[in-house]
Parts: sequence; C-alpha cells; structure tokens
Amino acid sequence: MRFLSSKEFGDVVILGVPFDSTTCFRPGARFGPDGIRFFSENLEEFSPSLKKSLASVEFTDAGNVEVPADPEGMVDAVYSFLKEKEITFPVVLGGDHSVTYPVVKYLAEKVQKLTVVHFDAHADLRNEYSGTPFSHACVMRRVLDLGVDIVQVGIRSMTEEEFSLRKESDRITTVERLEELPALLSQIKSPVYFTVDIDFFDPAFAPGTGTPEPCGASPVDFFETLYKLPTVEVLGFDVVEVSPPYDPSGITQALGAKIVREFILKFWG
Ligand SMILES: [Mn+2]
Repeated sequence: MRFLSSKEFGDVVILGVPFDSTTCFRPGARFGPDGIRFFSENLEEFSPSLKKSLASVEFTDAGNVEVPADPEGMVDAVYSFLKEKEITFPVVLGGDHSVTYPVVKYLAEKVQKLTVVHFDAHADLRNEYSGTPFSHACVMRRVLDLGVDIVQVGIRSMTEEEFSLRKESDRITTVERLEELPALLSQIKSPVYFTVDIDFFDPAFAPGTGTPEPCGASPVDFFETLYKLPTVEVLGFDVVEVSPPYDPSGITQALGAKIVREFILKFWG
C-alpha cells in the first residue's frame, strides 16, 4: 500500500505536519509524517480484519503543511491550510501532539458539538509548558477551551493538577480499560475526532517516540477495540509523536501506518 497522491482533494485528506518544536524531552517527531508514509509502502491495501480495501476509498495525500518553528505560527499555518482547502475529513500525521489543536479548532467550528477521543500515555492537560500554552503537554487543555468534550484512554502519567482537573471536569471522561470504550462511544451523540499519541502504546511495541512511558497497551488490544467500536460519525483523526530517529527497526512507523489504514477503512471504507 502507498498513500495516494493527487492534485485534487477528495473528502478524506492525509496531511503531514512536520513540527516538533514543543517536544519537551527529545525531538524527532518532525520526521514522523514521511516515516509513516515510507512504512505505508510495506502494508497491503486490504485489511483481513475489516474485510475492506483501501482501493474502495477515495482519499488523497496532500503532502506536508509548511510550518514555521514557533507553535503559534504552526497553529495558524495548519488551521489556514484546512480552511483554505476546505478539508472535510482530515487525517493528520504528526509531528508532536501540539499539531492536534488547530485541527480540532477547525473541526469544532463546523459542528455544534464535538468529542475528541484521546489515546495517550500523558494527560496533556497543562495550562502552559516551556513558556507556551500550545505545547504538546497542553494540547488537551486547549481542546477543552474550545468547548469540546474529551474521552481520555490509556493515560498513565500526569501532574497532580491534571489529576484533579480530570476528576473535577464533567467534560473529561476517563477510560481506564480499553474494552470499556465501545460501550461508552455508543452513548456519544456528537461527531468524533480521534487523536492517537503513539506513546499510548507500551514502549515495547512503539519505542520510536519522544516521551516513552511503560505499561501501555499492545497493538492487538488496540485494534481489537477499534474493530468493536460503533460506527459513530467521525470527522477525522491523527497519529502523532512517531519519532523515526528513535525507531531504527521501523516498528513504530509501521504501527503508525497500520493505524492510518485501519481507521480509514473502519470509518470511511
Ligand atoms: Mn500526547
């Protein structure tokens, strides 16, 4: 499989955001989009689990958005790109997790209510980090500011303040066990955006990331859950924090590519 390229954009549009200025530990996620694309060549178009093929889905790879090094500039660039091209269903390859914010901002303006389902090791709910409110450590806080509801899955690292916010906010739902997600999602009435920080997975399966955190899920658990999800209205998704410099064997990039294929087929195939 290779993500297609074409000049005219259809509804489903893949775009890369090669930005990692806000990675707080070790950079490299700026190489994520092209790394995931490279490993997508090794994937078949057909998913035996979903019994669907990418050949039956119209989608376009729009390439990478040109982004400056500063977070505010990146937010503007990604938001403007989506708006100018009138992208319907964005599939975003990060980049560090800060790239999710402009995508959700764009989508949230198009609907009355939006829910973001957030797979991650970290809560990403800080108000500010390293001098910017747009750090990857703040992205879900900014999403919350947009009036968007959040479902957090797999979070196992946070500050005490983030712990309290998660407990107190009635707009954050926490899912401790993956198998609880399908039932929970079937109760959500609004459209959904999925954001997958690759460090959600155990570092044994996804070592190529900037901030690895032990005790995550396996890809098998993740995909089994994905296949069981109800067919909610999905407006887009992203895969972020894949860092090729820490992924010499390529397994993290291969996992990123497979997530992209299975999400596209699951919801638009
Ligand atoms: Mn994150």
